Amino acid sequence: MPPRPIVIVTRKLPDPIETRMMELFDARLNLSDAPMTQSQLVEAVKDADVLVPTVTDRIDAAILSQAGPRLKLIASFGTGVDHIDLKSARQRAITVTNTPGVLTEDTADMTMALILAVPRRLIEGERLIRSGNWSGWSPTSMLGQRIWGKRLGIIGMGRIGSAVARRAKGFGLAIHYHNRRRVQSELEASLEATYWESLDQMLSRMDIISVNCPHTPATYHLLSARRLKLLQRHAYVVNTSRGEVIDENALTRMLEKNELAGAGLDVFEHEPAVNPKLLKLDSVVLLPHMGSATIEGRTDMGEKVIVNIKTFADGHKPPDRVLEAMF
Ligand code: 8YV
Repeated sequence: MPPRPIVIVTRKLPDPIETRMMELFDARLNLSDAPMTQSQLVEAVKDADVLVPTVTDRIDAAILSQAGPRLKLIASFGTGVDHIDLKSARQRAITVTNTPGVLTEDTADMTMALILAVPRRLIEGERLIRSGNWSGWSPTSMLGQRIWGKRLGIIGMGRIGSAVARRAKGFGLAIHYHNRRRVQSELEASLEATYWESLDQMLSRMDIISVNCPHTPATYHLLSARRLKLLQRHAYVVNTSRGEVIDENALTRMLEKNELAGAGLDVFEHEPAVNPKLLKLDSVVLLPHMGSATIEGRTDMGEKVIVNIKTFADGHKPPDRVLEAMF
């Protein structure tokens, strides 16, 4: 790879990151921030030494089949890599990196915010004030569900899941989790967490479910129609991971029929489309995929991207290499 590689960045990144990229690389920026079309992505993979995509770019087998011989690194801006066909990348000897760790606390904060907002009807209350229809305090108006003492079932006890658990413990929630592997006993002990090998068994006993696992072929529709039916009627579902982990139509149907108490969703199955039936429900809080949207987080993510590119361009293994086996 040349010392000043051609780096094509698909979306507008924070200014300091773009400035540094211009200094270090032959960077081609997207000043308008318009998402690239599939044909623009094809042009990009033909010309670039390094592609810097985000969650909004689908880097699938068809795109990668058109990659030019120069393309050696996909340095994704984000932690999830479900938008990249890792197998095709490996077959073409293209290294893939991501930005783990730096958005953990921000995403956990947003998860906790939803865990609080849905049962305590935060957004509904705010809407009531803005509607001008609030007629004053009453002993029985805007009653929600208490958080303290409830059971939280975390699906995916990785970095973000553990950071959610730490926060939730402080709010008096009992921590339960399902994960591919049981976590270290010290972590389990510090969180006073209960491990459920069987997701089905955990689901039927929880008051709140938080989805914190990545989207992979194995977790697609992990919360299927069948599994959602295992939840108790008074349960809430919060998702700050990926929409694809939940069967969104099945979830919506259950919420419409009050078979679930509510949901807090920061991610959707077909972003940016949102099931229009969800928009009509008071029992849901809907956010536009903003879990990691802090200035600090996005800057840290950009810095990670730069380190990954620079290390690779200098002939070393970049720190955040993504291996297929990890997902
Ligand atoms: C990012 C995310 O903002 O990193 C992730 O996996 O879901 C988001 O928080 C987005 O992916 C950036 O590409």
